[in-house]
Amino acid sequence: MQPFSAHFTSAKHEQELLGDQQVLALIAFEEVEAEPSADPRRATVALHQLGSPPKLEVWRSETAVESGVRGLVSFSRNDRVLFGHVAVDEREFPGLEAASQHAYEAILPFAAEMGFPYYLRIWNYIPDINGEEHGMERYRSFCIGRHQVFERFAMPEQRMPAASGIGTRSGKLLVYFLAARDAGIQLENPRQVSAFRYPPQYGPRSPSFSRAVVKDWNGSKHLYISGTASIVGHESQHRERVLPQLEESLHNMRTLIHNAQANHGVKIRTLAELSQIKVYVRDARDEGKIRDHLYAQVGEAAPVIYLSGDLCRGDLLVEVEGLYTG
Ligand code: 3EB
Repeated sequence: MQPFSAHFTSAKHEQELLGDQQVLALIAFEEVEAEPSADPRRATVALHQLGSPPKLEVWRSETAVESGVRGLVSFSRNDRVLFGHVAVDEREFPGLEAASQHAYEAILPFAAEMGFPYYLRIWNYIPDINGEEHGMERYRSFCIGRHQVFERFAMPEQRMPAASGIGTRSGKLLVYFLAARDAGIQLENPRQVSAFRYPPQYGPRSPSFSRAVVKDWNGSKHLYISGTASIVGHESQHRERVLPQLEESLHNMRTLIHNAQANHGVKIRTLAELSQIKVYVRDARDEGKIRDHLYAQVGEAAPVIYLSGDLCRGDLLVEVEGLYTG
């Protein structure tokens, strides 16, 4: 059996879900957090969710979970999978690079100590991602901080997790993750230069992530697809044209899905079979046309949420990520 599955559900079920010991993780999307939750299984992403009624992301475990807080990390786990999150208040640091370093220094040794040394998927929510700091775009400072910690803990390229790096307009630096006792399989996309090999024009330290990760949970295989944008080679495509950017992102995702199916035996053939899709939209006014276009591509089958957020290159207008849990 698979250790967990991912869904979206109405936010009105939150209290009920927190009473359920099989809920491994509950991710809420609120630009301003109502009140920080005392439950370590709950994390809040500081992004406004477009459309209503708002949904929560729920990861449901096959068995009851154990949860707690250790140092900076709030976590929950079952026998096979570990979820955790860290929020860092940048004001306590000289800048985003140091804050990012601090977050990753808390995370990297944590999962190993818990017996889950393999990171499968990481989400990074970065305040003011396109702003400037010390003469550099803040996303690049974030990449430097993350890179330094990955290097210090000798994280090999082929073990880099799938990831998302999205900008928020408020709140703390938030990092949440999924880790396992055994390694996943890294997928790269032949249409794209691997992010960890981007040339230096995108920043002094390249972004540390894989395009996707396949995890075989005793025969039941999951696919975790990174934030996927309109990038071919290493260059952004379709400047100022949001629908062609969306189409290019979907093309990149379909390439990963095909590879996962054909070469790694993941039982997914199309975008419509994803368990969940998140679409990050830079300009909320583009929501309607993005929705219409995606609906024409995937229909009603795949659950989708739309979040208003900034993207790690100033010229990207939309980014899409997906999770397949069978
Ligand atoms: C890209 O392909 C778009 O820094 O963790 C996508 C997914 C992107 C993850 C990250 C960045 C990250 O380069 C940006």
